[in-house]
Amino acid sequence: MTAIMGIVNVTPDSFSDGGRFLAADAAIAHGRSLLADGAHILDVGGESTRPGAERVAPAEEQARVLPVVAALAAEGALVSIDTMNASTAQAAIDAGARIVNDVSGGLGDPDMLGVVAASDVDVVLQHWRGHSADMYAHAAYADLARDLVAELEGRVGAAAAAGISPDRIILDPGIGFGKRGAQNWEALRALGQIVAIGPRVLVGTSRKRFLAEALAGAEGVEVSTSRRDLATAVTSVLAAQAGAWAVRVHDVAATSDALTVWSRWNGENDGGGA
Ligand code: PMM
Repeated sequence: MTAIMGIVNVTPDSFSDGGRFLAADAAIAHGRSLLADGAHILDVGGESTRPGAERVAPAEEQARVLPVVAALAAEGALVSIDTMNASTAQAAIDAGARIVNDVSGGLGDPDMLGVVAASDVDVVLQHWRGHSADMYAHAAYADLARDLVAELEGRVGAAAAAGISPDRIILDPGIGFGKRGAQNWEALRALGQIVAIGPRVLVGTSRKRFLAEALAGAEGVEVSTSRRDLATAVTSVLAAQAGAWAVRVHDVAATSDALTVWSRWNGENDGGGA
């Protein structure tokens, strides 16, 4: 069955120690509840990558995420660290993370692939063309599917050159990263070609703007979180159908139910029930 990566964001509103402590506590509790909902992996991140977001200094990022990574890993969870910083990746690996999720695919920090190569953890290499502050400036493609596949193959090559074998790599089309509305659907339609590159594939559509745009229609009305979560459960099933190894979501319970229905449709896991 397709794996579910549950999102654990640790982004305190307050920069006081109290705020940080409370944010870590809340994130750990949230991680536990995502596991109870059916998550197989917990993706812990301390830096927002939303369009226009400001960067967070690595020291601040580490202060946010490391207590959360350590606590959840100590409880036996499979933890991934969502970071573009090699120093944060290294510290998270030392704290028990087993996957480095780098939305920049190793392009954001020249030391990232070396840190991964020197460890035994897996790495998510996401398609990426620049930091959030100006990512839409890079959203021009000659042929999106062809460019996406070529650029992901380039990252697999760079990882191999650094000493990371393909079985440790997970590719990600980077939905919402350097892609505007319709380009995200085009990237999703290219999933089969991305799966054909060889490594496992992760897809992250959860609550993203392109889903809200699709649902809002011409009126441009605000789309609630619950409607975005339902849309995400649908895209997660379609990603699974296209061969994705895992999906990255906020609402694990909804996607878990959707994937369970999908697997029954496919004749899997249907031996036990009435
Ligand atoms: N999306 C976000 C953050 N990290 N990591 C991977 N591998 N794939 C994604 O699509 C992805 C990611 C941004 O979404 P969020 O701010 O809602 O977590």
